[in-house]
Order: sequence, then C-alpha cells, then structure tokens
Amino acid sequence: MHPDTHALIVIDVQNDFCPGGALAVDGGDQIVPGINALMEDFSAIVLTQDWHPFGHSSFASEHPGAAPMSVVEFPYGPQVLWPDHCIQSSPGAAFHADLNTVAADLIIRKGFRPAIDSYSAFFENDHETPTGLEGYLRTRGIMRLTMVGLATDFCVKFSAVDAARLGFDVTVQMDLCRAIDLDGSLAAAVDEMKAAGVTLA
Ligand code: VGL
Ligand code: ZN
Repeated sequence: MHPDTHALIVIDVQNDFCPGGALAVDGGDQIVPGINALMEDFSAIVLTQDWHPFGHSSFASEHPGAAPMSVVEFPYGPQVLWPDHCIQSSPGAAFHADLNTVAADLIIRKGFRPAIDSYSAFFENDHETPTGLEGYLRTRGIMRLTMVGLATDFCVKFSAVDAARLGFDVTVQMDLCRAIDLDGSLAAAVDEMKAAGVTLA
C-alpha cells in the first residue's frame, strides 16, 4: 500500500475514448482491469472526466469547413478540432462500465467552459485557469502522483507535465495508458514528459 501522500490519478477512462466511442483510442478499454487492480494499492484516488457542453468550441462541428483532427488558432494558441465527444450526460461521457468508480475520492470534471478546452487535470488549455485539483491534493498533503489513463499524448501528458511543474513527484505508468498518436504526438509527448522530469514506468 502506498502512503496517504501518494495519489493515483486516473485520466478520462470514458466510453468516448474507448473502442466504439466518438474519439476512440486503440485499446483504450484494455487498460481498465489493470487500473482497477492498481487502485487496491492506493488510499487516495482521483478520477478525471472530460465534460463538454453541447457545441463546445473544440468540436470541429462548430467550425464550418474544418475537418476533425485539424488544428486552428485559438486565443490561447493552437487547438486540435475534435469530433464531438464527452458531451455532458451523454453515454460517451460516462466512465467505462467496468472502471471501479466506487474507489474514487474525487471526480474532477474539465472542459466545461464553452470557449476553452481542457486537457490537463490542473489547468485549462489557456494554461492559467485552474481546475482546483492542485489545491485539493495539497490540502490533503499529497506530494507524489501516479498517472494512468487516456490519452497518453493529450490529457495524460498535459496533466503529468503540469503536475511536475507544480512540484509534484510524478510517475506515468505507460502500460496503463493508450495514445491517440496524431502526427507523431506520442513520441513528442514522451520527450516532453521526460524533459519535465516525469518518470515513465
Ligand atoms: C482528450 C482530446 C480531447 C483526452 C480529451 O482525454 O486525451 N483528448 N479531449
Ligand atoms: Zn475533450
């Protein structure tokens, strides 16, 4: 059992990121049994949930003529335009049916502001609007984080890099993550995480 100061952060294990979902990640469902087993070693467990309003600005469908997975400039920088996914209250936004959600102490939702996307569990994509997770972890005395989930090269990477910058000791357990891998984004994410001081296990 890990000490109370070490939390497991489970990123976006939701139906839309699993096979059959709107933004399916190859093998996204394969990591669920391993994540459930890993939960037994932690006394502090946080789940994140991508939670977009209908018509979110990150959806390609809101940008006439733009193809899903194309990149456009937003006020805060480049933004990938995604297929509609994880719409609040839709089945796609629900956690994978086999994920142990009972074990979670906190479920943190992100991406609910219509004009800003949110990959990281800590900050929206403007890199300044906080989700509140940092305060939650610090007030519980948590200093170490193990991260798993979807997708390695987007939400997991942004969460891990932000956490390392905030001073947490971060490990990403790569065998319990799966990637979208858009134009080499997985290799780039690995490099960025290593450069930020994240341990890849
Ligand atoms: C994610 C793209 C859009 C993720 C969320 O969970 O990695 N990716 N929204
Ligand atoms: Zn999203």
